Amino acid sequence: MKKRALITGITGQDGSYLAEFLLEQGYEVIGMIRRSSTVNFERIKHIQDRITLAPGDLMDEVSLIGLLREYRPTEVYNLAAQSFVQTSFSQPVFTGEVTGLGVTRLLDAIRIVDPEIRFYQASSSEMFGKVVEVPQRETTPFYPRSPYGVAKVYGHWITVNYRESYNLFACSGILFNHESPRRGLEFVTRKITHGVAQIKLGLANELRLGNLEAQRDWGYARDYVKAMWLMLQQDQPDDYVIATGQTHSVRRFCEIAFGHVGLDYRDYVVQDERFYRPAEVDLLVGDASKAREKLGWQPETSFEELVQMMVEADLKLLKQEHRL
Ligand code: NAP
Ligand code: G4F
Repeated sequence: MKKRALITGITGQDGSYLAEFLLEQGYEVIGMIRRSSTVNFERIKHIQDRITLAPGDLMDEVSLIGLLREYRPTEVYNLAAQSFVQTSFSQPVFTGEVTGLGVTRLLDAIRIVDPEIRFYQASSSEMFGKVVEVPQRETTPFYPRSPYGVAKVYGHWITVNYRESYNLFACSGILFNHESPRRGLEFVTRKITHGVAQIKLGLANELRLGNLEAQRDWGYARDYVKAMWLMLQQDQPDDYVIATGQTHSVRRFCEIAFGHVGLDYRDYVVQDERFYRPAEVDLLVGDASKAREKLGWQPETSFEELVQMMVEADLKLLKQEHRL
């Protein structure tokens, strides 16, 4: 029988890659979308005729119960969230509602409709925050540094709790930063590659950023969605760190991205107080040994390849948009 997966957050970066991957595996894919006044299917328009889009919202439990009753998925991937750390400082309660409590609403809906459903929760390396161990692994204690990180810690533990309390097949993937040409423009990697392309094409003359010394373990989103699926194919539910094991500063990202088009970032990057955070996560680097050993997962794209791919994609995009 054809497997059926429900993806929340299908219009987001990861949702679009996961939908593609599951279609390749022969799944029937249902994507939950929330109501908006304008269509935002940019990332999924190329697969729209092969997936089913159904309305629902993590803020509304009845909508979740209705979706599960109507489509009876065998796997649910919860990728929906208010996912931007900076916004979580200005909208902490909203972030807690969606990114934190939203997980409980979905888990309860599963418990009510069909406790046999396999569940994936999109947990985050942001939970490690002010890190107490380097590199970070599944056993590293959490020390979140933003309302987003706090909400993700709640989402993580409620997933563990429902697994232990109700015997749900619920997994939490602790994913380190992963990027792609489909990354939202507000996140630093895409902001840089889009900015580089604008400058190279004469559409801008500076790029305003915040803290250049922050270090992140950046991987490629397409590689990471496979790990989500692998977690739900195991005999037992568990939690896994997904990371490359390498870390780089925002400054280094700039150096490579500008360097790729023959520019020196020091001539264009301006540091701007507006992009600093009330509390920063200085260093993230993950140890994905457990995923490598138990899931057979490993990243396939290098940091340099990722940066160059994103710069090239933004150059292409802007040339089309501006008919250059
Ligand atoms: P993203 O591009 O920001 O996508 C977020 C998705 O959530 C969008 O489809 C959005 O819908 C949807 N959404 C937001 N609020 C919702 C609500 N109330 N009800 C239903 N849907 C809602 O995020 P991403 O980068 O793909 O990340 C996917 C997940 O992984 C998120 O949970 C994120 O926190 C987590 N994560 C990401 C990373 C990373 O580096 N990318 C690392 C660790 C964990 P709209 O399009 O309508 O806004
Ligand atoms: O790209 P960022 O906004 O990503 P951040 O905060 O690491 O969060 C992302 O990764 C998490 C996994 O660890 C996810 F859970 C989360 O959903 C999201 O996908 O910022 C990265 C770093 C930060 O240290 C920030 O202070 O870049 C620094 N930065 C410097 N200048 C900037 C800027 N970040 C942004 N967004 N914009 C800047 O101008």
